[in-house]
Amino acid sequence: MRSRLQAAGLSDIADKLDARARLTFEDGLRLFATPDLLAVGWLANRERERRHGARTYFNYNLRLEATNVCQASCLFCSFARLKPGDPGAYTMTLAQVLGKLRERAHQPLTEIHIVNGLHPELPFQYYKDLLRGLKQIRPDVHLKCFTAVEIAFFADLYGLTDERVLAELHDAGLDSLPGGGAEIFAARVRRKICHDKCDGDRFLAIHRSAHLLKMRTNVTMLYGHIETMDERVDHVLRVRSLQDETGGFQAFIPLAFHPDHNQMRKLPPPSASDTLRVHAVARLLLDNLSHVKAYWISSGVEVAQTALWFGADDLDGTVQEETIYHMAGAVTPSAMSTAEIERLIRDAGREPIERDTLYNVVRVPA
Ligand code: V47
Repeated sequence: MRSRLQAAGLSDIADKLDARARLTFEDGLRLFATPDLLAVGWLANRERERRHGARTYFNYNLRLEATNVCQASCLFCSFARLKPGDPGAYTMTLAQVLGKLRERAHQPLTEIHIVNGLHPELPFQYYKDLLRGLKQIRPDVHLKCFTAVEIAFFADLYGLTDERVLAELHDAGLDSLPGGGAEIFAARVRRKICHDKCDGDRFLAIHRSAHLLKMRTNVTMLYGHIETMDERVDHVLRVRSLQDETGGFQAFIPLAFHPDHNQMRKLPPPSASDTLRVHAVARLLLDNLSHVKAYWISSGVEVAQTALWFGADDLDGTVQEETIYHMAGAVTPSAMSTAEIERLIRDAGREPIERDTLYNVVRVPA
């Protein structure tokens, strides 16, 4: 492998990794630029196996999107409807959301993941009652709800600080934040693709505040649209800096752009090799973050399986009611059983471990 790494111009990076030294911005750019994807993957796999061996995590989760009414106008989004009453717009009553969980009361769920549109008219009480209602039905289930973008929106809409919003939601049962809304932190990209939602600094500040409240969070990166390689590396390194400060991130999740039914539909989707490379480079740069998740809904099931050899150690979970990606053209199923996920992981030559949101082991499948 040494000669291969040398031919790819990556021996110094391999040496740094051997010495547990930190990779730089320029190293990140070179990992994106080298044509030898397998060399990058080999290095990332070594880091993955050093941390997790063959173990590959998944969870039994349920995804709910209580409303798709959203006053932001992100160019990549196929899910949002601007106003209540627009064709396709929906907002569930609390009873409807709680009913969705009751329908699944028999399932051994460990997590509910909720991401919503930025609805301009719902009161703060709606979200607090939602959390309390879900906890009342299933006190054992972890509530991973509302992206940092939603937290910023609530603060502006209800005249509260970001910290106060987090504290009140935490009080009502919020356990952690999902990683959505990060897109690409660079101001140039945000101005173009999501100009009317919170900026990268505020996004990260909200995660910092959540970590200070002892809530763990995830963080995503939406790639394969107008971002440059510099902007990808900058994004990942901003995550690394905050992780140095707080240690509160659990998983980094690359999200492949899906072009159907949105304002960026002329762009092609990212290729499988780009997807594998993004997972690998993230694994290599994020020396202080435990998990890289290959979200099978976004990358596709087969590429997610392959990503388990390119740095990823987690596949997300059963998901069950996903709409954001399916409205944007995802051809993946919208749910998988734990048996199917276990089979996919085994087929990929890895060892399935069912985890909870905080990566405690729930079950080691026989
Ligand atoms: O922020 C929206 C992305 C995110 C498109 O924390 C799109 O475990 C691609 O938060 N093409 C929401 N991406 C998803 C999310 C998430 C997903 C998986 C795991 C976790 C976690 C969180 O979906 C949005 C945006 O970046 N998105 N539209 C699209 N057309």
